[in-house]
Amino acid sequence: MKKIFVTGSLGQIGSELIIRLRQLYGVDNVLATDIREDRENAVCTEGHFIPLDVLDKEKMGKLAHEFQADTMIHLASLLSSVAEDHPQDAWRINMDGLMNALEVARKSRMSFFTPSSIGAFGPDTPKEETPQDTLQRPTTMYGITKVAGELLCDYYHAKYALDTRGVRFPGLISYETLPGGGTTDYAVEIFYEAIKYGHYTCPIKAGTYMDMMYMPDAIEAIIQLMEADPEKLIHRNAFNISSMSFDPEDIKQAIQKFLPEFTMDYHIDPKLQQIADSWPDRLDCQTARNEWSFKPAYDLETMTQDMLEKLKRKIN
Ligand code: AKB
Repeated sequence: MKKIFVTGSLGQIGSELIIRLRQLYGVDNVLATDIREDRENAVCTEGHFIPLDVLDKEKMGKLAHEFQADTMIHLASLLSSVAEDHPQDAWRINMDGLMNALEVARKSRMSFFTPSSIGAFGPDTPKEETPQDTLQRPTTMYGITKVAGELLCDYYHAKYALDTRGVRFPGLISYETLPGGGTTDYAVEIFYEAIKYGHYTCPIKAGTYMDMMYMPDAIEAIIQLMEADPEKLIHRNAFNISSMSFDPEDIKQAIQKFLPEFTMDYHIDPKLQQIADSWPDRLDCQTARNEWSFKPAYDLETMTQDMLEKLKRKIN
């Protein structure tokens, strides 16, 4: 049975991933860590949890060793919008944190997963059907750390034969834990506001397309990639994955199918708009399909229906 060490486990991905990992591999085989200690509000309050700042390499190494971890899932990272506000912190957390995690994994010969993002692309990247291997000149600090992270993980695989794997996540939509400080956060906030107020003021312009994915598909993608046959993996650390691409008008209309009175207006946030404009409109995910059978279950309509049902129960 795997022994899995997770950083950033109270974040948007971590809080749901921990629950699924514990279902699959056993509660005692998953160690959750996070810099935050306010676990009482977390989705998952059971099982091992230890506070950990990913910049503290010594503590990370000691915990991983004591837990006898054989797999590291490194999620701790600042997202794109907050990283633009604090670029130096973003570099330290996203890069030094990643290097610490890779070093801990290298010393204990652990398998390794860390997410990259659509933010690893830049304004010169082809926007439509963005290829798996293409020009990557991001203009945000987040993107710079993500593309450097992809390369670093490839390097650890080539140089040390470390089993590193990763995906480029699109915007992730979930009803359990709010994202914090991303450019795609609007696509989560819109659901909360639709249910609470029947109205949303969108910070992203109509006509701005970005790739998105529902959290259950994102969680399954991590597990599927980590379980994939290494013989079949030609790429390793930055698989394009996405299950839908929409603009604010598309998601408004999807919500209106279930809540016809829902209305939306716009108040554009220039920082978010600039970041969104520098990202692809629609990824080509054929490589992930070919190498590890990536196959998301939800599209815009089925995700919208599920989100509204689950959120209504949660909020009311
Ligand atoms: C963000 O908006 O920063 C993230 C991402 C796409 O990586 N959700």
